[in-house]
Amino acid sequence: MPRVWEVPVHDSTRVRDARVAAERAAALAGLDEARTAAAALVATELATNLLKHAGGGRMLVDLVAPPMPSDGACLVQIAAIDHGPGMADVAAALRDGFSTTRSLGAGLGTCRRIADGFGLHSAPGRGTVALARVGARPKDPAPVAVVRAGGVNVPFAGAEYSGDAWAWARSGDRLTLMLADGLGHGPQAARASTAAVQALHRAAHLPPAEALVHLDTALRGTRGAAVAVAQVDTGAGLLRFAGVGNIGARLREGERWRSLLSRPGIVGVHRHATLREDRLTWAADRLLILHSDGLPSRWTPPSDADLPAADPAVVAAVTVRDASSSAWPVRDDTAVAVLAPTPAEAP
Ligand SMILES: [Mn+2]
Repeated sequence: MPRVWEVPVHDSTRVRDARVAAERAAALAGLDEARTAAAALVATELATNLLKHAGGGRMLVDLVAPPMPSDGACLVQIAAIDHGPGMADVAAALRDGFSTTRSLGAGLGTCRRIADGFGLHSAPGRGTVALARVGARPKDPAPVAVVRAGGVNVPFAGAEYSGDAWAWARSGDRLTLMLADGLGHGPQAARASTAAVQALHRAAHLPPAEALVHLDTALRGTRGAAVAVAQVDTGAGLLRFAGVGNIGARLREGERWRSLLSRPGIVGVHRHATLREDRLTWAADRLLILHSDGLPSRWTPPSDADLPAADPAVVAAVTVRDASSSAWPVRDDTAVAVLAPTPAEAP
């Protein structure tokens, strides 16, 4: 089940909580002592930065599974999200040894160097997202894929488990991204969305509408879930999409965003005779965002020109941050998952 640690960081006592969360996640991921220490260092640095530069923020620590079980074990994902003033110079902040305040901190450059994946997005006046993934260092680096996926998962009211789950799976030229929202929240919701994740890995070779039929069978006996499945066929330059229930989907095509629509229903409870499947062109300027209804339905997608090149999990964190406001109190788990092309030269 998607165990998530959410740590609000508004004073220095919470820096320790962020570090402990990273250590617990590292234990669940089976990381050795050295990589656990790396995760703890990253969490400490990012939490300290929240206090120093943004007047506080929140940390999200969770586990991210690779697209194929054979790709290795889970990684620990550590995200720091703030509504602070933003950074004037992101490139400078990433240089080793750079610091805007006198400190003995490791610095963002060190975080990037020791992490297996790192992303930083900062917008003046909106805030900063810094995100790192730490796993067991593989002996051979995985080949660079042309499509990437990532996401964040925020349990309702700081709960330990989210009833939402996202997952990705690779099969030949096809990369499939799924987001599932188990009915309600809490452990029973998490059981339904976890069943969807497991079933997805058995159905990754199928187009989305057919995969949803398999998921429907797998979710019998659970509460059921809203599920959307998006699949990029990189060989054909094609995006297929199908969804059942209340999962939002927005596709960026160059400068424009369009919504992809799901059918009403509940996977695992009520099965449709036929499912519509959208077929769209996938290209280098596309970006797909899937989200559960923890996000307000009227959110505005981010317009930053640099987002398609950003780490997909960073895009997801920026989306959650910018969509949340005191006018729309969160009443449910919130998961956001993103599909993005891999830039020709990784940032
Ligand atoms: Mn929900």
